[in-house]
Amino acid sequence: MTRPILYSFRRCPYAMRARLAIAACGPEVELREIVLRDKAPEFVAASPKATVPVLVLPDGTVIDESLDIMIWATGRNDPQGLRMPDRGTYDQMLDLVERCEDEFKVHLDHYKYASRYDDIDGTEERAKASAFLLELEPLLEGSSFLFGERRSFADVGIVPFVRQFAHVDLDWFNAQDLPNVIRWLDAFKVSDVFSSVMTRYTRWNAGDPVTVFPTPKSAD
Ligand SMILES: N[C@@H](CCC(=O)N[C@@H](CS)C(=O)NCC(=O)O)C(=O)O
Repeated sequence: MTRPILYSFRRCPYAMRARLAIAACGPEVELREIVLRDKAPEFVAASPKATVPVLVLPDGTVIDESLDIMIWATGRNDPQGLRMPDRGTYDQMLDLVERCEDEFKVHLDHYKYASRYDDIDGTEERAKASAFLLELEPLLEGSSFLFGERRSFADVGIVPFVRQFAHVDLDWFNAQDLPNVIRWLDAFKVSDVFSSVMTRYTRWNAGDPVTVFPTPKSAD
């Protein structure tokens, strides 16, 4: 059986959301763990922009944007109804996920890596990123997930970035007046879903035995 190949990096939030979507919807892929400072040449050849995640389909099609991988995976099979939330629509979720990347993630990177820039004030950037979280707060009022009581496309697309933001300074984050966002993130961090996509793999090298993702369940 030929499986798609997923080039991934465990700690990357973009790769995390691709793995979350594939874990929920399939298909089984061959996971190849990339080390960003020493990228496998096969990975760079597949997608010269060389950002993880990259999915290579058996017919040679390359999908090298995490959102497109989520759209592809949920579009071919969606057994958990990630695209069909209890509340709201797929288009509303897509819009929020896109804004997370275009707005929140930009400020998050400026906050996290402020020392790399001369003209960036990390505290200001943290406040700008927090404005997005203030928008999530009422969505989570009285509900476990962003669009209702079930995990949806929006949760998958956004929560890895909120985790990255929180972990820049967890004490500061947990002291913010964002009780619903904090509860939602904490629940994600202790979930089986999260641990199932955070397995540690060694760097992939051509010729290594195939690593199947999601990890097949043992027969016992
Ligand atoms: N828009 C891309 C962004 C992916 C991205 O920037 N991934 C980072 C790792 S978190 C990366 O691969 N950076 C390349 C590098 O550090 O060389 C996507 O959604 O897939």
